Amino acid sequence: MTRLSQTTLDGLPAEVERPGYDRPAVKTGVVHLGIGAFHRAHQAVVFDDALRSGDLRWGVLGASLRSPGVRDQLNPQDGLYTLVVRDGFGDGLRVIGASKGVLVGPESPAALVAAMADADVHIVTLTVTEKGYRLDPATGALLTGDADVAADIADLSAPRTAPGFIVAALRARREKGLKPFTVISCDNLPHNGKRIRAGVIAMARAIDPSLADWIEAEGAFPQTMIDRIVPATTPEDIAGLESRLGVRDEGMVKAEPFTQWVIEDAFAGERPAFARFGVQLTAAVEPWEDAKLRLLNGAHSATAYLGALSGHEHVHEAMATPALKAFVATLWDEAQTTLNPPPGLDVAAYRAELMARFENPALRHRTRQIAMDGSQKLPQRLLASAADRLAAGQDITALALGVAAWMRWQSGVTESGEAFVVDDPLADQTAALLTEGTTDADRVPALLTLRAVFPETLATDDRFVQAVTDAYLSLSEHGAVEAARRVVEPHGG
Ligand code: CS2
Repeated sequence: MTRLSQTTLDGLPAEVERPGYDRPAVKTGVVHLGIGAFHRAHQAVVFDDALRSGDLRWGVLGASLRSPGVRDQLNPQDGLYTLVVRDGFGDGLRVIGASKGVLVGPESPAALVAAMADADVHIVTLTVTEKGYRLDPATGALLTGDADVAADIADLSAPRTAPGFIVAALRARREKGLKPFTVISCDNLPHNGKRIRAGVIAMARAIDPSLADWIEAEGAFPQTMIDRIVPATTPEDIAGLESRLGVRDEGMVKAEPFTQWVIEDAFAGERPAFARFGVQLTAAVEPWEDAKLRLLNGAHSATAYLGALSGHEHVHEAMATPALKAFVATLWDEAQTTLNPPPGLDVAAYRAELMARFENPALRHRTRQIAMDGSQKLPQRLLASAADRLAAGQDITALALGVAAWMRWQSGVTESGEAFVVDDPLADQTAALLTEGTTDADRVPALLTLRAVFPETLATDDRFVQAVTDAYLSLSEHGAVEAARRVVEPHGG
């Protein structure tokens, strides 16, 4: 089949937006680690906007740190791919030209380090998912016991981890007399800039203390809040787009219309005119990050587990079940008391917009996609709100059901008896803990011993333990939908 490429670009249907700039003249100003669908539908679109404005410094060299899949999707297409924006009424099609190709880190580590050390590169962005930073989810400390981290510390000539590639490239830049690039984490980590900075400096210090001192003094790791719902692309999506374009685009991505990027205004060097392209630059990202992680992502995770356990394949289908939709509102009632909303954020309007985004049927956002890696997500999405509410002497009934639903999900069986593989880096540990618990009531305390997820302060707080145990037993007795309804209408049951 004919693929999307520079050659077939001009023959696309008229309604398809094209890059419209001289792509061969574009310089590589950005290296992105973890070039998955979210980057291609979010940050890359902003860099593409900068290129379309005439600033040709901002081409993006992508890097996969795990597998050649995206390289094999994009390189045969000259880096081109289509962003399909689904608003529930129709699809907007835009071909993104910002990609300058994709390297595969494990195949060519030296080439990736050299690219990151190039004088034209001013920014390194990352979407390596929470687990890709090799940081303890509860404390944020670099996992020095991780085999790949230990290998990078022992020998940085062929890095294996995101911190390793960053440290190796910064070392090379220092040797060349260049400034550091600005490292911009685009993952849903709390205090993502501070965390990747701490991890990078910890690794550098274990290798060369003077390098660590230089990074501390000269480096920049701005905090960000990133937001766009980007469901995984399916074979049906690719086939459907092919019928519209007349060529096949293996690298397409689909997303909602909503997009938001808030970046701390702290850079080591050059950057695009971000504000011209809708990016919010601010000194205070945290209020935006907390609101997004605790409202959007907290509800996403709770909905993912309650929905998938009860047979709702997609988020919009779960929201079409009144008890689950009402539960989300109750969860938001709890979580929003822990926020310090940034100036300009109307929380009621934000919640209404979030619900409309969740209800968008065209996204077909799979609950099981969101359920992945829950051990890495729970701390910032549900546990932080629970800890803050308990500290304020407030109840956590809805938050506790979200936590209990994650615990139930670790069983690997849905309410209809369908077995599934729990997709989580700690799945072996949670499975072992579940087998230790002989009854439902035993399993909650067993899982609470998982210090990588549950900090001591929470796991030993009787109010937290009781609330999660009650929720877990309610799930066992009533099922997810009825358990959710009982949270919403405690006296209606
Ligand atoms: C989702 C996020 O898969 C998940 O964990 O909650 O990817 C979510 O879609 C984005 O954070 C929205 O900005």
